[in-house]
Amino acid sequence: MAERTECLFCRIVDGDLPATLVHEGERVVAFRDVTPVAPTHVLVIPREHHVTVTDLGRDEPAALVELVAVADRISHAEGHAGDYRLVFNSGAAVGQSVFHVHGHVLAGRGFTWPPG
Ligand code: DGP
Repeated sequence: MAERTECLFCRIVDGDLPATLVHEGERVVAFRDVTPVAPTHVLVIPREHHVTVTDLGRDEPAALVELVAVADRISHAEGHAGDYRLVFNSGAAVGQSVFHVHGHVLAGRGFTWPPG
């Protein structure tokens, strides 16, 4: 596990790196992805450092519950009426590149299934 001081998303939580924040809650913050792939592309993350969604659910389940509620709230706030895709990449082999768990909230266009 990366040390907090080395973790990009911990640095955003701590205010040491700039980000366009859209939510700041007790356990969770949300900010716009720097490389958006949909009209709404927001990352929702726990304030505490956990690597995967599995780790988060095991070690801080209240933060996972808050994270999912925030994802839904963002969809409504951005005019998508609760329609959104919530993606957790868990592991480098499936595309995780930042090892601080983050839910991608994607909305505002059609999505294919299965995902690529
Ligand atoms: P993943 O591949 O699932 O680990 O997604 C990581 C996402 O994080 C990717 O969509 C790009 C985004 N990202 C990486 N660095 C930064 C950053 O410094 N700021 C913001 N806002 N997003 C970032």
